[in-house]
Formats: sequence, C-alpha cells, structure tokens
Amino acid sequence: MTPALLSAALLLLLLPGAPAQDANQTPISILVSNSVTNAPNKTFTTSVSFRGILLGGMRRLQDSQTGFTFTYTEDMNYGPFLESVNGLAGCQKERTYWELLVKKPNNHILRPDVGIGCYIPSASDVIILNFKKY
Ligand code: B12
Repeated sequence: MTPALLSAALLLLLLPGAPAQDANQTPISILVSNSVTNAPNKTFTTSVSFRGILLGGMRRLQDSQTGFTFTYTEDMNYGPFLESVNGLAGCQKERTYWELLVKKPNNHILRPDVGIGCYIPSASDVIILNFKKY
C-alpha cells in the first residue's frame, strides 16, 4: 500500500461515525431523579446485551466508574430489589424507595411490573430511577 493510501485508510478508521459501540449492545440511558428532595436529575448512558436485563446495564455503568453506584438486596420471590443509588438508600421507616420507570422514545412513561433483575430494556429506553415516598 502506498503511503497516501495508508493514510486514507487510517483516516477512515478515525472518522467520526465509525461504529463506536458493540453491535450486540443495546444503548440505554439511566436518569436518576429525586421526587422527595427535588435534587437535580443526573443522566448516564450505558448498554445492555441483546435481550439482556437492566441490572446488567447498571452493573456495566457502575464498573465504568462514571459516578453511578447502586446496591440491591435479594428478595426470595421477586429477585433483586434496588436499595440505593449514588449512596442514597430507600428506608422502610421513612417510607421511601427507588421507583423504576421507563420513558419510551415516544415520551410515554411506563411503570414496569417487574424489577431491575427482570426488566429487559429496548433500544433508546430512558430508565428513570426515581427516589419516592410510598
Ligand atoms: C407493598 C409493595 C411494594 C412496596 C414495598 C415497601 C414495603 N416495605 O411495604 C414498594 C412501594 C417499595 C414496592 C416497590 C416496587 N414494587 Co412492589 N409490591 C408491593 C405489594 C403491593 C405488596 C408486598 C407485600 O407487602 N407483601 C407482604 C409481605 C409480608 O411479604 P414480603 O415478601 O415481605 O414483601 C416484600 C416484597 O414484596 C418486597 N417487594 C415489594 N415490591 C417488590 C418488587 C421487587 C422487584 C422486589 C425484588 C421486591 C419487592 O417488599 C415487601 C416488603 O419488604 C406487591 C403485590 C402483592 N400484592 O404482593 C407488589 C409487588 C411485589 N411489587 C412489584 C413491583 C414490580 C415493584 C416495583 C419494581 C415497581 C416499580 N416499577 O418501581 C418497585 C420496586 C423497585 C425497586 N426498588 O427495586 C411486583 C413484583 C412483580 C415481579 N415479578 O417482579 C408486585 C408483585 C406487584 C405487581 N406489579 O404485580 N412494592
């Protein structure tokens, strides 16, 4: 290959628009909100594997060290229960918990009838983790 062809090939590789993401990954956003204190929202981006569960995307995000952390407890009947996000934990005494909502690309907001271990995100879902009172 001539030097000119080689630099053209290198340029193509570096051009924006080159596939940045693994084709097997479904991109999603995670928006952390707090309807108790109205603290500012924070949005993060992550991905899940093909037909992968939300918990996988949350773990991937936590491992990427972008300032998102979470903990969960294991319920014997329903699986993982989201206990805390970014250091803030739900509390039985104060009747607070992390609610799971999903904003679809058409802006409709759903409240899934399963938790983070069962919900399978679709491409471009905005997962809303909302600290709330019950
Ligand atoms: C009360 C209740 C809650 C309360 C529990 C707080 C409390 N301390 O009482 C709150 C408001 C926190 C709650 C939240 C959610 N819940 Co709820 N909840 C119930 C309900 C109505 C009764 C549970 C109960 O008290 N059982 C009696 C006690 C004695 O048994 P227990 O085993 O100790 O109950 C505990 C578990 O049920 C656990 N729990 C409650 N909800 C959920 C959800 C998940 C995913 C997990 C892992 C555990 C869990 O909290 C209870 C108290 O500690 C049930 C429906 C039902 N009729 O059973 C739904 C139910 C269990 N919840 C459900 C869901 C989907 C959720 C949410 C994911 C909703 C959402 N989109 O945000 C969130 C959990 C989010 C998270 N942080 O992970 C589903 C679970 C179905 C499934 N296969 O996953 C159920 C079956 C209702 C439904 N839609 O069909 N829930």
